[in-house]
Parts: sequence; C-alpha cells; structure tokens
Amino acid sequence: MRSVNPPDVLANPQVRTLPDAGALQQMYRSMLLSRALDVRMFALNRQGRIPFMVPCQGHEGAQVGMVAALRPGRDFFALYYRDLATALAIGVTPRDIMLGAFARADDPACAGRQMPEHFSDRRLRIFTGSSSVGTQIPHASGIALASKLRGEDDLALASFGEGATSKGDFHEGVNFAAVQRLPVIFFCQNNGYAISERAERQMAVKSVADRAAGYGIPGVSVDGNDAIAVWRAVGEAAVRARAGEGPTLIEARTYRVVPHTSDDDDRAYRSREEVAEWRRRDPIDRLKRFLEEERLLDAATDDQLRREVAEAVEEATGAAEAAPLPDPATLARHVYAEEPDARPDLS
Ligand SMILES: Cc1ncc(C[n+]2csc(CCOP(=O)(O)OP(=O)(O)O)c2C)c(N)n1
Ligand SMILES: [Mg+2]
Repeated sequence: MRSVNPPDVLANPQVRTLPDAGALQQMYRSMLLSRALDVRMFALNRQGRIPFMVPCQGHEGAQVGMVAALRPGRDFFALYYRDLATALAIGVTPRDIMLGAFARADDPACAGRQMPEHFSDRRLRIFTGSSSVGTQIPHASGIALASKLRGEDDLALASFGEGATSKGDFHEGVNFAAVQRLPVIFFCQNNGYAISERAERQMAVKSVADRAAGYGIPGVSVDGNDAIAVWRAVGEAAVRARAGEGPTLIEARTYRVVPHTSDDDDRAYRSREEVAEWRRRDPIDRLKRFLEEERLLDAATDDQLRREVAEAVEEATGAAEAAPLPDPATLARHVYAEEPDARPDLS
C-alpha cells in the first residue's frame, strides 16, 4: 500500500487491523454467493434464458472488503455494472438480481426496464446508475455534499473501473469533492482492461492512485484480491471522510478472470496463460486459506456454506423465471412526465 495516509489517521484506534470473526465469515459467504450467482447467470445467458449479464468473477475480494468497512444501509453507494458482490454484500438479494436478469416486473432496480446489473435500491441507499461510464463519480460527490449540508456523517462511495478515470466525469467529481472536502470515497477497481484496452494504453500514470496528487487528496493503491487489505484501506478512508478530512482515492488492483460481458470474447485480446495466472490468485481461495489458518473455517462449514449458496441461487433462478413480465401498457412509465397512451394506434 502506498504510504500517503496522514499519521494521525493510521494511529486512530477506530482503524482496527482485522474485521471480527463474524464479519470475516460474512465476507467469505458474500464472495461465494456472488461467484455462484455469476456462474449461473453466465450459463443462463448461454442457454438463451437471459439476454445479457456483466460478470464479476475475480473482483469479489475488492468489493466485499470495501463494503465490510462501511455501514451498508446508511452510507450511500454509487455503483457500476461490475459490482455484483458489492450489491449482495450491501443487502441486495439473489432473487432481486435474478428478477433484473430476467427483466421481470418485480425487479426492484427498475421493474425490468434497465440493463441487468445496473444496481439500484432506494431502501439500501444504492443510487440508480447509468451505462455511461463514470457518471456515478460526480453523483457521489453531490450525494456527499448533501450529507455534509445536512450535518450527517453518512458518506458516499463511488465505485468504478480504471477506464472511467480517464473520463471528464472523474476529474469533475474528484476535484469538486477535494475542494469542498466532502465525505466521499472514490473506489477504483483496476482490472487492467477497459473492455479490450489495456490500462497502459489509456493512462500514462503507473497507478490510478497517482492521480490523487493532482487533486490534493490521499491516493492509496492496494492489492484488490486481498479482501482484508481492501477493508483496511477503505476503513481508513472512511474515518478520514467522517472526520471532515475529505475524500480519498483508492485503487484496488484486481483482474476479471472472465470476459467483459456475456457479449465479449476475451480470447481476442489476452492470452489464456495470463488469465490462468490470475485465476491462481483467486480472492475467494485467498480468504479461505486465511480463515482456515485462523481456525475460523473448517471443511464441514465450507461445504455447508457452499450448499446454502447453491440453494439460494437455485431458488432465485426459479422464482425469477416464473415471475411475470412487465405489463406492456406501462412501457412509457418514468420516461415522460405524463404517461402517454402506451398502445398508440399505428394503423
Ligand atoms: C461514456 C461511455 N463510453 C464508452 C462506453 C462503453 N464501455 C462500456 S464499459 C467500458 C469499459 C470500462 O472499463 P473500466 O472503467 O476499466 O471498467 P471495467 O469494465 O474494466 O470494470 C466501455 C468503454 C460506455 N458505456 N460509456
Ligand atoms: Mg477496467
């Protein structure tokens, strides 16, 4: 981790060095659930049962470690399409995810109207995102400004890929938050690619964390496949944000071990050896080994967790597939202020 943290923050007793046992086990469970759901959605796509999905595999450690350091339900999240494990760790259910994947009327994110995995949940303070890369970054700064004006200590977190940091939205959102010292965390999941474009072809800095210096804020680079290291870095940033010390930019270095989306073929732009090398650094295996060493997980508990997760995915798939589609008469809802006749006479 880059040593850019002010010493007073590192010395803060609120920044513990390890999550407690219950939190660690919950992190592991969320990672298993995300992986199982992701694998199933990919299969459903290939079977022609869902039109599209955005895989998360490889990013689970970064996402779950990040959420564990915050207050889900109170802090505000502006997510992006890769954030399946994040959404689950915050409290979105597998059934909610599958309702979106099958574009069903009861999908809580948007009643079957958005692309799948465009997470949104008013109850859980997950803001509606757009497919447009990076637009959630200035949103998070605005949300943090509102929190500050209300005198609350609920912070905002924007999650995005390294490709998004080359966009104007990133500059505007981070600069504004830095100047206003807003309680916001900019959480970049650097997986080395923006679809097929390697990171070094779209930014001249070595690390996304280096960009922080241009805004006068701390920049931290952390191993994103180490959930506990991410938890620590986000925890430190949260203490700083809540203390009125402003934003932090965190780069969690990771890798997606699967194609960009169900429509992508990553064999066109990277070798199988490269992918295999990163599969050996799987964040789930890594946390599992740690839990075993700490005697927080044994083989029987692991089997039991994996069975529970498989059942949850099975139940969610069945329920969502059987759920009703949106009524075509509601097609224009939320598009126009006044709902037009959804079935105009085209004869
Ligand atoms: C403004 C905009 N430009 C291009 C796209 C097409 N697009 C979708 S995802 C993506 C790559 C983003 O890469 P990154 O930010 O690194 O996130 P990752 O997908 O790697 O997690 C691009 C170019 C888009 N959705 N929006
Ligand atoms: Mg990327």
